[in-house]
Amino acid sequence: MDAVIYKDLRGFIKQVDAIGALRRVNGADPRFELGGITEVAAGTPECPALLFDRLKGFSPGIRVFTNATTTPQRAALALGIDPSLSPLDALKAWMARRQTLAPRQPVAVDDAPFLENSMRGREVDVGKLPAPHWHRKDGGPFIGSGSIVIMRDPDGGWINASIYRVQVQGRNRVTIQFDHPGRHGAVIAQKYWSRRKSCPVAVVNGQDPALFVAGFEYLPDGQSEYDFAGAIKGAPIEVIDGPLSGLPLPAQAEIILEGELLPPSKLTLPEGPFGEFTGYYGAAGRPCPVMQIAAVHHRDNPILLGSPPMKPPRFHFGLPFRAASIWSQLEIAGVGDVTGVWQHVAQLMTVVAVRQRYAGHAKRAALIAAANSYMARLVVVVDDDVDPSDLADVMWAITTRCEPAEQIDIVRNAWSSALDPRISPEAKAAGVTSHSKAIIEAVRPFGWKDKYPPTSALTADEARAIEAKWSGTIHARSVARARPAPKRKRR
Ligand SMILES: Cc1cc2nc3c(=O)[nH]c(=O)nc-3n(C[C@H](O)[C@H](O)[C@H](O)COP(=O)(O)O)c2cc1C
Ligand SMILES: [Mn+2]
Repeated sequence: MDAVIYKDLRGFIKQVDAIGALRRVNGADPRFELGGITEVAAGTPECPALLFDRLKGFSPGIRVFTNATTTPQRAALALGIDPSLSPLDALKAWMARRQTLAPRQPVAVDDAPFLENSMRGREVDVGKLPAPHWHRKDGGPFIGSGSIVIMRDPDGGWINASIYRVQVQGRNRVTIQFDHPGRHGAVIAQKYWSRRKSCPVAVVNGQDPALFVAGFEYLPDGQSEYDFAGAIKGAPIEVIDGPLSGLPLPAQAEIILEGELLPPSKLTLPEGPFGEFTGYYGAAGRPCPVMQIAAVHHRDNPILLGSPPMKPPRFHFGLPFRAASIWSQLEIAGVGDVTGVWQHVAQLMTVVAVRQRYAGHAKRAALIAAANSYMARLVVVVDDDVDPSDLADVMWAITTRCEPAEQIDIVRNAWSSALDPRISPEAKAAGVTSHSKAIIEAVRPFGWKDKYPPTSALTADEARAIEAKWSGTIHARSVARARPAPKRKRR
């Protein structure tokens, strides 16, 4: 297994710096500017990670880290996968490893750097920490965009630790937003509320990247994201009991809020709107459960991990982890010869590559992928000579192998969500959260695939061999132009 060598977020930032992918930004305003810089940087081909310091209104040393895992290379680094692999090879390595990961329980430690600074009771003021106002029409500042919400199931005792957004609602209040009542956080909170109790909760901002990846996984009921994160790292997550909540808190985290999620019968507050991962606003402000904060802890010179949703193709993870799940599901269903699965447009389009063995093989793969593609209107299946991670390659296949009158199917009433911008206001008001999906078979028709005109392009292996032999010649000129000639020192 590949090794993960970071211990915490700081260790990961050092690794990102070591591969030349970190930019330091001083003097940004957390109100709109920090989010704007993050969005512009994420739209460049290099998509650097950003460490903001000397934020307007805050002491130097209080930092915000964004675009953490937004490239394939940094997503691989977070998983401990060789960052020099091609994106598709890195996703394949993750898909294979994910299938065999053995959950690893956290270990208790007796000290934690986040206890270096604490505000309790009446001293609590979340305003002392930066909560960026990410996009112009957002309903307010969000301290949690990539934060982990910790809760304990009152029946099974297991710990859920996944990502839900957290909006600042005053000095000692935040709201925690569940997209739907099936989220583990929502299910657990409901159990406390139906017993007329508040739900103990902690919000972790600035955590181990393995926990960030685990917090996005759909894990079964009863399985803790802590155990999954430990499995990713190959080392258990270190936890310490929260002084107020008693919840096991990740000891290496940067910033933690402890408190209670109040029963909605007692209090709700308007939450959002918030720019969503589709690149649109999903809904106007809505009533949302409120966390009453009892304590705020943070490390010296804390680093908040920010992961705002942005207009696609920008996305939180540079490797499409949900495509890895679909790839596994195809294998489990017995669909052989799948050579790759990828998602583009921030998960809104799924592409499957297959080496066709029989009539219907491509459609079989596409239907399974379509069934498991959340919110994706487009599902494309390509032949194995096409790289599903390369959108230009996929479009070439669509325009040269798909006869629309024969090779596009529409599946109706399929899986989407209330965030879908193309569901009409009337349908949304009636509770509709489904849409239709187009399945595009951009493959050589199976019946005459051997008579299909051969392509003129090099095979991937041929291209690699050329690259290995001639890369110096091919790339040298542009590199020489990009760098000014070194000045000679006069003696
Ligand atoms: C950066 C980021 C932000 C997210 N924000 C939310 C959110 O505000 N509400 C929500 O319900 N899910 C959100 N999600 C998705 C959930 O974290 C994800 O579906 C997770 O699997 C839910 O965990 P659970 O099964 O324990 O409920 C977000 C995911 C990411 C990566
Ligand atoms: Mn969960």
